[in-house]
Amino acid sequence: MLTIYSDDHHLHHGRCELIDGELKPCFEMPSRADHVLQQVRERRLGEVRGPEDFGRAPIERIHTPDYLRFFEGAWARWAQLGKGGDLLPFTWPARTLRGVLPDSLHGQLGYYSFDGGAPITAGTWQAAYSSAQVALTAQAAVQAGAHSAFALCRPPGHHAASDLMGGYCYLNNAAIAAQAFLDQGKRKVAILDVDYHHGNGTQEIFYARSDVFFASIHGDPQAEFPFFLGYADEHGEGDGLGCNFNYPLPAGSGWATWRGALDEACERIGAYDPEVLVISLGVDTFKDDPISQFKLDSPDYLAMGERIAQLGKPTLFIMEGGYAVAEIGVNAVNVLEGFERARQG
Ligand code: 6XA
Ligand code: ZN
Repeated sequence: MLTIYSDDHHLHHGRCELIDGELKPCFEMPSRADHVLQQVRERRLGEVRGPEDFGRAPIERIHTPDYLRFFEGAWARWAQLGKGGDLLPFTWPARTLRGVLPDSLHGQLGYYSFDGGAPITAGTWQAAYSSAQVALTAQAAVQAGAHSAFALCRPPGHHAASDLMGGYCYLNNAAIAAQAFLDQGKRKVAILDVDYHHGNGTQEIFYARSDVFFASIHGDPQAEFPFFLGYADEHGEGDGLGCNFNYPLPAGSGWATWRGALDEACERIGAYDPEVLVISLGVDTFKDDPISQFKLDSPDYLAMGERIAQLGKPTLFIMEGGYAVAEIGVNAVNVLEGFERARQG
């Protein structure tokens, strides 16, 4: 399987996040992608290539021009104020406030974010832009006829909505790639999000559309980030009604439970019959993940890849979360290897 990877992800390294009442070093750190790349190489998954540059147009198909302008220019505005720390929001237009766009950098940052978990640093725009290009380059390979490809994206993307950053995400790589398939002639794309957290951004982007089917298996939002989306009764709206399926699972869920949800999601996807499949591949479902509560073990990821392969669709894997840094590579590559093995059968 072809892997697309860019070193530019090193340009993004947030200093800290607020967790359990403490400022701790960001769990979403550069060594995550380095470990995945190392496993891809060690286990000879296939060729590793750098991304092509498809420009801003495919990103603008998903994100609003004002959001992109703000994100690209935010660090320069922050630096001009003489600040050196990460740029982090702390006020949001919650229910009793007005959704106005203030002039202030911090006001605008609150307007364009939904949590304080997506720090902007000097290199964040470039890293996120390159991450989207990594997704688009892998997408182009599948569009050109490859049965599968792996976009080793960092930063991740599935929490980013059309004009919101949050949850370590800035540009929605999976959504950008799905839209690119449609713009290049595909008529139906399915996205299966196996990250521990609900892909709220991806859901929002395609919620009223029937050309992109979205299914997500994740920690129950009653108890887990992102809390305010990802419930089982969210089925889409308008043209998209019936094209959104969430599988929230309780804390402590292991492979047997998780596999049951995967089977259900795969049956739905099979019935939708997409021309191509996009997998939001987070491995923070791992038993030792420091911020998650599922109990999957490393061999389970091989079985996950096998089950995905049984759908028999050209498949684009996009890296999302996973914070047990030493194991993230093994677990991610297990999914890809399990997929390859089952496909070659
Ligand atoms: C709250 C936790 C953010 C979760 C990010 C993630 N700061 N999403 O892994 O998939
Ligand atoms: Zn996650």
